[in-house]
Amino acid sequence: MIQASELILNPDGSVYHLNIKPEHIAHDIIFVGDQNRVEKITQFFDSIEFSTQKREFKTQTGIFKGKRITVMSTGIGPDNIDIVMNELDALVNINLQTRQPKENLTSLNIIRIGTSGSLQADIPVDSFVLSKFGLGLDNMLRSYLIDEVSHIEMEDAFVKHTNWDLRKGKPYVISCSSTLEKMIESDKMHKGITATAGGFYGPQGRVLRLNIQDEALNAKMDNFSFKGNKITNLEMETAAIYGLSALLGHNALSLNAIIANRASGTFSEDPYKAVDELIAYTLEKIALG
Ligand code: R1P
Repeated sequence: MIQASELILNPDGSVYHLNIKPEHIAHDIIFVGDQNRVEKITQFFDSIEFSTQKREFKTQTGIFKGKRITVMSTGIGPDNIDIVMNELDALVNINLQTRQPKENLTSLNIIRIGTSGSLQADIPVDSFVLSKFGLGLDNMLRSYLIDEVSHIEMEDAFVKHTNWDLRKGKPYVISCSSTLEKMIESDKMHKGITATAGGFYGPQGRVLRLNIQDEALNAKMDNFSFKGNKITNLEMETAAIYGLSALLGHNALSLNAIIANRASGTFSEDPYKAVDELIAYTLEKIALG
């Protein structure tokens, strides 16, 4: 039995941070970072059956073209992904009354619609990236036993290529769900490795007033290549979502609208437009899938 201090439930039986019960979530789930992006998606739904919010975790479930979909904001960063993924998994794979893991496990489909900065000059602002791999620079996943799901050869190649200082922890690499990749991919999408950082400024090479440990890291990431895969973009959730989904048995795919190009120093003139287009594209694909 999982103790009350380990799996915390609210007085109404909902999971602690997400504030939801098992019946509130669909099998197909869209993650966004920004809580205000939830309604940008659900505004297109035919109906909404459930809405809640606690802290940065806003959830709505409804029907889009006959398909039941949950949209949930994760807030920013891998630490939040640890909360969201574990509580979501508990909703489907742990009996909350007996506090025992279920014998028959459920696999959720999880698709992130995020925003991100491109590292490659030829992936311009307002384009879309589908992350074939997540490269975690953040360490969160290293609290779990990950060797069975991580690509150790690619991790070692990255450590060597960047002369990575292992005092920052060892980067980890996890694949997307190939089933979701086939469902969503098209010529519209650039594909590659998405690097996930544990912070927005120093951890992504931004220098304001503090010196950073490796000023050349972004340039080294830009020219890293492993078996034809290059690092396309840098954000703060994808690798953590891929890692916990692989470990817990869920299918995950991350899509990002590129709103900044770190190679050219440019920022989209209308970042909301690219996000809106990615939302419309993804909803149609999920409805068909
Ligand atoms: C940083 O501004 C946030 O924006 C990006 C990063 O991953 C980070 O969460 O994604 P979202 O727009 O999905 O939050």
